Amino acid sequence: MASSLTTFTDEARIALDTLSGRATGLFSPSLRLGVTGLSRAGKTVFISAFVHNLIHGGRLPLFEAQKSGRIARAFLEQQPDDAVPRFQYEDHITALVNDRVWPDSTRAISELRLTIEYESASGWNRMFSSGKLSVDIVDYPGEWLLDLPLLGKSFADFSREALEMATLPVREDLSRAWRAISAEIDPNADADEMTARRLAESFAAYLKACKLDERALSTLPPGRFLMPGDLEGSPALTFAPLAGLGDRRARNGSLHAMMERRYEAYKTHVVKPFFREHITRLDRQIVLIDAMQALNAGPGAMADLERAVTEILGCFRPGRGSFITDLFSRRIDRILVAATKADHLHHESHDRLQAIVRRLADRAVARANFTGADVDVVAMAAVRATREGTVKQGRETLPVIIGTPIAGEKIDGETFDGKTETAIFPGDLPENIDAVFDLSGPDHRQDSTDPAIRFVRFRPPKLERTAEGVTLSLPHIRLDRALQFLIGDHLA
Ligand SMILES: Nc1nc2c(ncn2[C@@H]2O[C@H](COP(=O)(O)OP(=O)(O)OP(=O)(O)O)[C@@H](O)[C@H]2O)c(=O)[nH]1
Ligand SMILES: [Mg+2]
Repeated sequence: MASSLTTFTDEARIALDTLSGRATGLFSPSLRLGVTGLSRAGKTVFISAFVHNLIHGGRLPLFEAQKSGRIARAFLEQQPDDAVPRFQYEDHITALVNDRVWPDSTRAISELRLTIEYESASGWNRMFSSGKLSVDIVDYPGEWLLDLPLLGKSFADFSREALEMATLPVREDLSRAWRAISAEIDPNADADEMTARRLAESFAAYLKACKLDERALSTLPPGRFLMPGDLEGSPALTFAPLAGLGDRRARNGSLHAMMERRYEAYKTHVVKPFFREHITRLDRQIVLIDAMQALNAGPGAMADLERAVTEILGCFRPGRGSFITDLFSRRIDRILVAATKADHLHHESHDRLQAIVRRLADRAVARANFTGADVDVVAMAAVRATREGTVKQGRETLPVIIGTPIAGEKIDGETFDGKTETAIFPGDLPENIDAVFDLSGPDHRQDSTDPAIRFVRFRPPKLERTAEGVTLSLPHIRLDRALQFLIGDHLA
């Protein structure tokens, strides 16, 4: 009874939200664009480059409205949601353009409204459309999205699955400390705050260790344990799975009961509101992935990335009767899976990277049994930090990329100072993309002497200035293709 009641009120709330959404939609058409991806995937850089290129009239030949000169002006406006932090566009641009450093990591949700004034391509549309589109860009951690499956799981299910995952060979050593603490604890003992905290902290430490660079393992829920936002230290985040629960019901006052209640609180107060207030209102979605890091780490990391993308797509799948379907007030009709940071490769490899992402997305779509939205892929660099060139080595001419490696980056024993431009031969992606997914192939996480691609982090590019001293927009690779897919049709 209790659960059907919540569902009912949820639905009523959504129905109201949808109505008011439609009503405001009449006055100024708006499009809500979700930008997500696991941490460090490139969300902040993507949004900054997206907005900067539109405001400053960047070179966007594949973005039709811009190319044909129909965009009169793009500018920032106040965002519609007062309770959501604003995406700090100006700070990020200052970092990128003036300081030539990458923006700081952002650990929560944020929003920005970009309004575009344009002229419709067709006379008919010119008559009836306002010639104005507001794009509400919502940046949120992919980790939070991966919490959705928890809504259908009891605390006992969650505990059992977490322990199963923790004992897999790839995670077994990382989870040892937490499992040791967990094994000593009797779930039926009286609830005790210090025990709860000790368990939650060691569990969170294990989840964080999985994310470290050399492992590059995909994320396990609860997402807020990795990205707490403003909830750090709250009871809803101070729980952990318990071992050996079986089918036993929790005794009142026991640790088991306490953990179960907090787990349910996490679902009610964290997961559900996040989906209701943010995800269900999206029209379009871009999922950024760090394919370069996964490729570098080997097929095991690629498989992990594929699993994360499958789970993320699963969250947008409209299906009958699921909690999420009942909640959706709008329908996401386009999803773009984008591998950013392609500027680490010579352009000869860009198509290969895109083919790899295509394969990954196709498999994820099939595994998630996903229908209902167009899914496209792109290999791009939201901000292009390198130029291309060639270097003669004996008789051979090698394609290289040229950029300023970040201070402290190393390659072949050389450490860079952050000031010197350097030409690097990045290596090629394999022609046969099966090799990238072949789990019997070399795992570079174990064998780190032989990475697939030579990977150094570069500083953001130095921007050209015109004779009048105006800085031009940020250079990119195929950002225009992403824009065309995500918003182009709304500017037709
Ligand atoms: N060369 C290059 N590097 C990029 C690009 N986009 C992102 N990066 C690198 O990836 C890092 C992470 O990018 P962010 O945009 O901060 O990623 P995020 O997804 O917002 O990360 P969190 O806020 O920590 O979740 C940056 O600091 C850059 O080093 C790109 O287009 N080109
Ligand atoms: Mg960010």
